[in-house]
Amino acid sequence: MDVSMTQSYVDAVTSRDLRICAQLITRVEAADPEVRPVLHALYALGGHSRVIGITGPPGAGKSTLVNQLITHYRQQNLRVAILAVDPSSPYSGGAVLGDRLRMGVHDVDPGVFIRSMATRGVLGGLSRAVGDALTILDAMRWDVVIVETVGVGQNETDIVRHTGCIVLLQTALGGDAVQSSKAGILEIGDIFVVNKSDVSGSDRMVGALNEMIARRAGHGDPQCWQPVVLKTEAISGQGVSELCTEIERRFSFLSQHPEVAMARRLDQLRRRALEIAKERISVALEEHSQELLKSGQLTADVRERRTDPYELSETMIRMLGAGRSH
Ligand SMILES: Nc1nc2c(ncn2[C@@H]2O[C@H](COP(=O)(O)OP(=O)(O)OP(=O)(O)O)[C@@H](O)[C@H]2O)c(=O)[nH]1
Ligand SMILES: [Mg+2]
Repeated sequence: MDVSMTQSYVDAVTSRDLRICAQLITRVEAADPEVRPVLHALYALGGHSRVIGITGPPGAGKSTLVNQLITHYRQQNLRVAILAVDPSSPYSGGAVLGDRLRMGVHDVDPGVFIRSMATRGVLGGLSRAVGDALTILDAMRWDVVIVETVGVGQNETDIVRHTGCIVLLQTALGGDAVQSSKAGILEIGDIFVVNKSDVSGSDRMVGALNEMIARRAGHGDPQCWQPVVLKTEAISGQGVSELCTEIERRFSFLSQHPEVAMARRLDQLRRRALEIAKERISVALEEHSQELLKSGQLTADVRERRTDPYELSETMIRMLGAGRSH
C-alpha cells in the first residue's frame, strides 16, 4: 500500500467512516500484511478511548450487561464501540445475529458501533486480530470501547489483557466454585461482578471472590489497585450504575498512578509484539519446512536415517536466521 493510500485510510478512520473501518477490521482478521502501514499510523493516534474488557463463563450475562452499559453511556452522551469476540454459541452466524438483535436497540444509533469477531473468521492469532481491531477503534476515538469475550482459556485471558479495565463476570449458577480460574483470569480481574444476583447463592459467590481477592499479591497496598466485588442483575439493570462508578474509579486510579498505567501499557505492547513475532516466525518456519521437502535433498538423508527431527529443526531455524523470507 502506498503512502497516499495509507493516508486516505487513516483519514477515513479518523473521520469515523464506519464502512471503511469495518473493511479494515475484516482485513486485520485476514492478517492482511498490506494494512500494516495503516495500523502503524493509527497506533500513533490512539490512546484516548477507555477500553473495557468483559469476560466470564458462557451464558453469565455478558451481552445483557454490555447492553446495559451501552444504555448508561449513551445517556451520558458518550460514544461506544463493542467488539464481541468469539460468541460462545456453536452457530456462529446465528449467535452474531442474536447478539446484534439483543443489542439491536442501539443499532441505528450512530453513537454505537457493534462488531463481532469469531475465531473461525480470523487467520492466525485471535488475540493479535483483536489488538489490531482495538488500534482501529481507538483511533476512531470512541469514548468507550468494550470487548466481550468468553473467559474460558488462555486466548481469552490474552484478549482482555489488551484493555485498561478487566471486568470478570461470575454467577452463582453451577455451584460455589469460582469458574474460569484455570486461565489465571482471577489474578488479572480489575472488577469482579456476580451477575444474576436474583439467583440464590449469589452472596456466597461474593464471599468466595472476596476471599480470593484477599489472597492476591498487593492486597491492601494503596499503590496497587484494589478490586471490589459487585452484584448485578443485568436483565433489570440493577447494580449497573454501581458498576459504572467502579469502572470510573478504575480509570481515575490509572490516571492518578501513571507508573501503573505505563507498566500496563508496556506489558500490553510487549504481549502484542510477541504475538505478532510468534505468528510471523511460525508462518516462515512452515514455509521453510515445505521448501526443504520440495528441494528433494532430504530424500537420501531420510532413506539412510541420517537426518533426525532435531537436526532438521536446526536447519529450519538457520533458514529463519538467514532471513530467507519475510
Ligand atoms: N435471571 C437472570 N438472567 C439473566 C441475567 N442476566 C442475563 N440473564 C440471562 O442469561 C442468559 C444469557 O445471557 P447473555 O447476556 O447472552 O450471556 P453471555 O454471557 O453474553 O453469553 P455468551 O455470549 O453466549 O457467553 C440470557 O437468557 C439472559 O436473559 C440476570 O441478571 N438474571
Ligand atoms: Mg454474549
